[in-house]
Amino acid sequence: MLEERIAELVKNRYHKRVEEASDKELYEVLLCYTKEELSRLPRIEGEKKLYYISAEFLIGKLLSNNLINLGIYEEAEAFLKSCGRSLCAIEEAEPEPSLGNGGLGRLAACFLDSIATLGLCGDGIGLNYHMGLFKQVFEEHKQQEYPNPWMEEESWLLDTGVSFQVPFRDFTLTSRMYDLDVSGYNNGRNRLHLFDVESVDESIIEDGITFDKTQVAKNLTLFLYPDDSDKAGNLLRIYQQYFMVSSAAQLILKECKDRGVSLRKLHEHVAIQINDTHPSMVIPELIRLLVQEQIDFNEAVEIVQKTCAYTNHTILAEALEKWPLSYLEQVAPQIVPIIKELDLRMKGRYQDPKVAIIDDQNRVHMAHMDIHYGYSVNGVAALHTDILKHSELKPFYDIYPEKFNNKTNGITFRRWLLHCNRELTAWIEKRIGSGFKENAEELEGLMAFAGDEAALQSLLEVKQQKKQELADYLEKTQDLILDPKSIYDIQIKRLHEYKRQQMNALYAIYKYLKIKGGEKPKTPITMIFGAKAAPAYLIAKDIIHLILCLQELISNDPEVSPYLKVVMVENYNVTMAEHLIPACDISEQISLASKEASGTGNMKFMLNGAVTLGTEDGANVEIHELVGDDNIYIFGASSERVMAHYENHDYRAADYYIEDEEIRTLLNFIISPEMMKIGDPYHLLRIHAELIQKDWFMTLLDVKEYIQVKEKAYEDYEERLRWSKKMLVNIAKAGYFSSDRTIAQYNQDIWKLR
Ligand code: GPW
Repeated sequence: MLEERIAELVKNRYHKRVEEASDKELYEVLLCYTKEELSRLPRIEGEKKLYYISAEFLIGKLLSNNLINLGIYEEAEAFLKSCGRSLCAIEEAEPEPSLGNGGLGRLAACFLDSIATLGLCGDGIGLNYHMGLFKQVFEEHKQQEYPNPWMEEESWLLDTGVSFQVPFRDFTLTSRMYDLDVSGYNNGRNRLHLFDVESVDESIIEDGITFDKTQVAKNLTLFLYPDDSDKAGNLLRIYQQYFMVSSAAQLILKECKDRGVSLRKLHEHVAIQINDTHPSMVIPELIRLLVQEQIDFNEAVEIVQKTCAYTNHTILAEALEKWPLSYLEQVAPQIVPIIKELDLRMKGRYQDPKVAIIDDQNRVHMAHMDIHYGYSVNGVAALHTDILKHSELKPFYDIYPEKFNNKTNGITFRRWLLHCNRELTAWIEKRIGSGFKENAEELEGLMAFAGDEAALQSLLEVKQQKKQELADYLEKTQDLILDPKSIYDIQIKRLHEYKRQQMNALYAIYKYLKIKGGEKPKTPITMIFGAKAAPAYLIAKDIIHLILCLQELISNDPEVSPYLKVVMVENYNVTMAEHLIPACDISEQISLASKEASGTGNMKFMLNGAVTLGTEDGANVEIHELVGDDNIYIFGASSERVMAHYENHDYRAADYYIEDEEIRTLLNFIISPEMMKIGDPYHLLRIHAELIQKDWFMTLLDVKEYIQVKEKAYEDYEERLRWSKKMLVNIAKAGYFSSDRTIAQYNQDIWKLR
């Protein structure tokens, strides 16, 4: 069936045989075939339906994911192989939809996979950005940004023909709904609805990723907002958000009517999950639409309150959205009186200005609206939720203790194990059978092999193979040469000061100077970075510059380069992560304690047998608890200590610089003659000054212990079988971090779908 249909499609479209078609042509045929198969899957139905609204869905490539979930990956691969073709090579031809910035968007994609896999009726709602997150290119050791289109003539998108009118102050736009089928693993399908405007005009893009921000009809869904966690927003962002939630609210009400559900009982049939505050305007918009449907205002508020649930993903103050009321007036004045009324009601009840929706500067605190007018507030890891309850959102926790709950993040094992690491999957299956594919907790069964030398040895061989494959891939795609016999130490995530790539760069300087001084590591070290910086985030770009300069300096130094290599991969994205993670030995999770809400890369690495080097932050805390002290490298100030520093304003980086000679040496190397020769003095001087004068995320507080603990990890790596046991424990304990578990908990505690 599969064989005949694929051969037939190749013949009809290209008048060729499978053997003769190009990889791109075969990709297009597989796309078409897979879409047909997806359409045959039953839609998942239910009395109650979840809508997961998110400004980002970082779905990544979809071909292999869908083939796996449909249960036909092996069959397709075998057939192609019999024609002399490689499914892997064909997968390369698929463009990656980068419809998200980082963790938050990738989480939403993992969640859709698990919702369908668990057979829960739930669709995603977002925007159809024409350009995903910008394409990153390195020029003169600096990041440059270019547009990143992903929609080809044929894509996974289905034009539903469904459309809505979205009213703005100055004009009305028609939103059109495009769908992606979301297959569950051995289950039916849900959908991801991506709204778009017909009038988008890609020709208004000027050089790089600049465009006229005032032509809203032409640019509304042109770009994904390229910021992550910080940086202020602007009017266009509000236009995008309102467009998204108005379309969402209209769709939800329409589907209820189509199902014959009384809007007065909306909450019995619908749950809406608000993914961070980007979709928060859905609350006033739904109230507005319910009132239009002749429902009394008070009742509309109550209905919405019982329908909406909010997830918080950060405590970074810069990332908590606070829109000036005047901006909202300019974009969507019709929701402003509603927000004002919601605010007044709460001001009547609670005098504490910290819980006000509209503050004394007339800014709307989107999270506050979610908490007052939603029924659930959750954090994304145990420590994060604790910080929300007891410090960040304490005044709200005091009012609504019953609303607060934790949902530790998770990842889909279909993509982050079955697809990206087929060798490890086979290794596991050989030992504990295939039950772990549907029940991740079964990985625990691997603990029985902790003393099995043959198993540990072959686990090392799997890792070695993935390291070789990464080396081949990076040589082919980026002209980078890696030594597969070296230790792969990897830090991949958005570039942000709180994630502290700069601290890792200081380690590179430390090691460089040691090697120069004659202290060579037993096993060579490869430090790999991958990160995009928000285009307007200058310090983040300076850190990229620093890393790229170190890369150049070290690779041109014959004394050092056999022992140490620093590489920053270009244009880090989901596809790149799928190559990097299986090859990793040491996973860098070194955020300043209290700042990383959860992290999810940490989970992907662990699942693939990397050992974590990290702080007690986010989900690292839970990883530490699960694997125990022997199987993780923990360092750094505790979140309590860090928060006390902020409270007391008593952290001064300059003191560390002045008092500690080693720290001084590392920092001054940034502006040494050899670095200034390679790099741009303006940027190197600025990052040097920043680290001494501000260091808002306390690099210098932790850098010495970081170096010491990293050295210990490298030393332990030498004992290969003991190291392999650490790898095994990490894999065995990773089951908890399956997004199937996370979603089961969301459903049990929040959505209650059945
Ligand atoms: F600021 N996260 C993200 F909270 O990737 F909205 N982008 C964002 O804009 C925000 C959070 C926001 C990340 C967190 O930084 C990370 O710790 C977490 O694992 C991830 O969201 C998923 O919860």
